[in-house]
Amino acid sequence: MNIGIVCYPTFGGSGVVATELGKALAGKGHKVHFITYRQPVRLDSFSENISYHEVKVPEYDLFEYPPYETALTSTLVDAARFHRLDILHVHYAIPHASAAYLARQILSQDGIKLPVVTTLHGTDITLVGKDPGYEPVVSFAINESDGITAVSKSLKDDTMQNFRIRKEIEVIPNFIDLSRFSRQPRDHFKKFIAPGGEKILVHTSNFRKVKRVDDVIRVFELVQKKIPSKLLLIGDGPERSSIERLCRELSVCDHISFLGKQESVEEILSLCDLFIMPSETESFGLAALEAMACQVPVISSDSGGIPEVNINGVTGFLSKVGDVKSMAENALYILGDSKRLTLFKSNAMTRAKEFDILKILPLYERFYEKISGKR
Ligand code: GMT
Repeated sequence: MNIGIVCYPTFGGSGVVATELGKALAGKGHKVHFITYRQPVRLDSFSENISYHEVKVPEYDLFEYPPYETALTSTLVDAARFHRLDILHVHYAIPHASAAYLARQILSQDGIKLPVVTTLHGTDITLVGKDPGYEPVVSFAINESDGITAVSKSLKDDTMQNFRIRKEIEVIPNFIDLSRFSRQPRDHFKKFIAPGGEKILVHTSNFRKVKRVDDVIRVFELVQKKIPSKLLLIGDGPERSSIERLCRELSVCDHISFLGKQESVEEILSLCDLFIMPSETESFGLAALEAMACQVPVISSDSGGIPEVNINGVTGFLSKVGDVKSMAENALYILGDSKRLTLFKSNAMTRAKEFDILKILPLYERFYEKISGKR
């Protein structure tokens, strides 16, 4: 098939899922066209089946807010006409679903059919999309999509609760490329980070409020008091400086490394003993799945779709959002016994295998066939 993919090209989960999906589809012989405002970060290798169409937003003095959605729509129309796209798959509803709707309407005037699939990722529904400033357009565009998928059952339920959706939403969970995400021997690096054999805890995110990175620090402080440990923080974002202040207040700076945005996160995860994800809301928790694939058990909140990934008492533990004490107790329980830690590590990897991209990719292919056959 000729498949157009629209996503945010940044480190965020939706962009990562969209890019990895496109790469895997290209690997199976589909022609994949990424249509984004910048080259997606995970689009890092050449494939004869992948092309990249950059959305340029023309500047004009009048525009205080350059109309990105208009530029995206025009690029979609151009790509669909010229490359005869069989399907357009947009990731993250805002503003991609409404741009796709408009492109489809424009193309239909020329007798060109462009079926649109919208994948809902999380904050487009749970945080931003339901804001009255966006809700009417988001509801309309989701309902007008030819196919809708959500990355977890929890996100599907949230969507049905918050929007008047008249169509079936198919749950297709996120996935992991196990050829990339698996534990790699990195003992030399481990000795550098934890020279005294300390346990290594890790958190990766975009450091937005919703990730509750301050809870990560508070959990770590409680763990560190009982078991010598180090904390690696991967990523960057708006909360970064307040997190550094908290580390100083709690006198834990010496045990924490801020690593910033990292391309090869799997290499760092391979050193780690425990992943912490205390998010306020999380539709799926791709970062937790990446950790699990590298044999890292997960201490998390029980919000949104996280329980569909992290199995309480098996691959890690779930606590109520903000219950730092319970998260620390669970962390100490896992780390406090080496046999137990080994078991949780192995369980985490076994669970991650259920989300192998090789299992999930055919679900998308079948969905595309169903949707493109309908129009
Ligand atoms: O978590 C973020 O802020 C990024 C966001 C995105 O859309 O890029 O992530 C969402 O999509 C991911 C991929 O489907 C999910 O794994 C994350 O759970 C989800 N984030 C939230 O729901 C907060």
